[in-house]
Amino acid sequence: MQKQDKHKSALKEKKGVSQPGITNNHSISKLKGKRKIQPNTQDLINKILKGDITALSRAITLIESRSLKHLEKANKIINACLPKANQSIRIGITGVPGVGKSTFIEVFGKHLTGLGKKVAVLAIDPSSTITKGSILGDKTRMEDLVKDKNAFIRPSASGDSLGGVARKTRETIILCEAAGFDTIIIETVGVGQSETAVHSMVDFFLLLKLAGAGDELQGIKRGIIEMADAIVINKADGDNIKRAKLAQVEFNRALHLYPEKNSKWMPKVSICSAVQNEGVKDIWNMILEYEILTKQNEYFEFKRNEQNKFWLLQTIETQLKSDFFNHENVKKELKNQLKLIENQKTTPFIAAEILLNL
Ligand SMILES: Nc1nc2c(ncn2[C@@H]2O[C@H](COP(=O)(O)OP(=O)(O)OP(=O)(O)O)[C@@H](O)[C@H]2O)c(=O)[nH]1
Ligand SMILES: [Mg+2]
Repeated sequence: MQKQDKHKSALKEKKGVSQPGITNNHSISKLKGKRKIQPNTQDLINKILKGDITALSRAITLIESRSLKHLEKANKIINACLPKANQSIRIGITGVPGVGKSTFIEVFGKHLTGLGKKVAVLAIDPSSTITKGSILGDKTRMEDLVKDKNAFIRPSASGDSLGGVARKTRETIILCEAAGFDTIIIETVGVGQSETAVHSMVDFFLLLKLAGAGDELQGIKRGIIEMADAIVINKADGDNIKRAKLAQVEFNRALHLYPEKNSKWMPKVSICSAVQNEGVKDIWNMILEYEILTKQNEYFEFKRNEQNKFWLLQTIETQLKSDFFNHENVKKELKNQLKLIENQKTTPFIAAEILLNL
C-alpha cells in the first residue's frame, strides 16, 4: 500500500474538536441492564437444582474461568450442589483416535435416554491443553444426542495442565449430578496420563479397541488393561466380524492372567458395532451388572471414597505448588537461583532449600 500523506488521512481531526462523552441515555440504560443479567450465584444454584441446562452451562463456565471472582462464585455453587450430587453412575470411555468413541457415545447415549436416563457427556482432552481445541469439537458426530433434551454434552475444558483440566471435570460432574443427570460419561483419548485421570473419577472404565491383525496384546499398555472393567472391540461389522471375535477370545484369555480385582468384578470383553448399533445395549446391561455387584459388596462406595481422598491430596498439592510459585519473593529468587545453576555456582538441592525457606 502506498504511504498516505498524513494531511490527507481520513483519520485527521480538527484541532479543538474532542469526542463527546457518552450521553446517550438509552445506551447507558441498556448497558446497565446487561450487567444486571449477570447471573446471581443463588439464582444459578436454584436453577441448576431444578435441572436448568442454561444455568448449568453458565456455572461450568465459571468453573473454567481464570478470574478469581468467578472461581469464588464457582466454589459457592459447587458447595451448594454437593449434597445433591453422587446419585449417578460415572462411566469412563477411552480409546485411540478413530476407534469410534464419539460414534459409540452417540448410540449409547441415545439408548440410555430412551430408557429415561439423563446423560451428561464430558471430556478430558490432554491435547486441548496445547491446542485449546477439544475432543468434542466434533459435536456434529453426536448430532442426535446433541438435540436430545435429556442429554448434555460439554466439550473439554482447556487449561495449562492435565491436573487442572481434571479438577474442572470433577467439579463439572458434581454440577451435572446436582442438575439431575444420572449417567455421566467421560471421554478421553488414550494419550499421556489422561486415562489415569479419568479412571480416578469414574465407577466403570471402558476401553474401546479395534480388532488388529491377531497381535492384539502388542502395543497395548499393560496399565490400561489393569484399569479396564470392560474391553469393547468396536467396528465388529462387515469383514471385521471374524477378526473382532478372534480378538475377543484373545483378550479374554489375557484378562484371566491378571489377578482378581478388589471389586471382585471379572472384566469382560465384548464386541460391538457403533455404526450399526449392534451390541451397544449389551454393554449397558454389563455396566448394570457391575453396579449391582459392587453395590452389594460395597466396593462402589469404597472406590468413590478412595477417589475423594485421592483428589483431596491432589488438590492440596496443586494449591501448594501454585501458592509457592506465585509468591513474590520466590518469583524473584527463582530467577536468581536459576542463573546461579546455569553458572554452576550452586547445586539444585541448595537452591531448592533456599527457595523453600522463603
Ligand atoms: N465400520 C465402522 N465404522 C465405525 C464404527 N464406529 C465408528 N466408525 C467410524 O470410525 C470413524 C471414527 O469415528 P469417531 O467416532 O469419530 O472416533 P473417535 O474415537 O471419537 O475419534 P477421535 O474423536 O478422533 O478420538 C468414523 O468415520 C466413524 O464413522 C463402527 O462400529 N463400524
Ligand atoms: Mg471423537
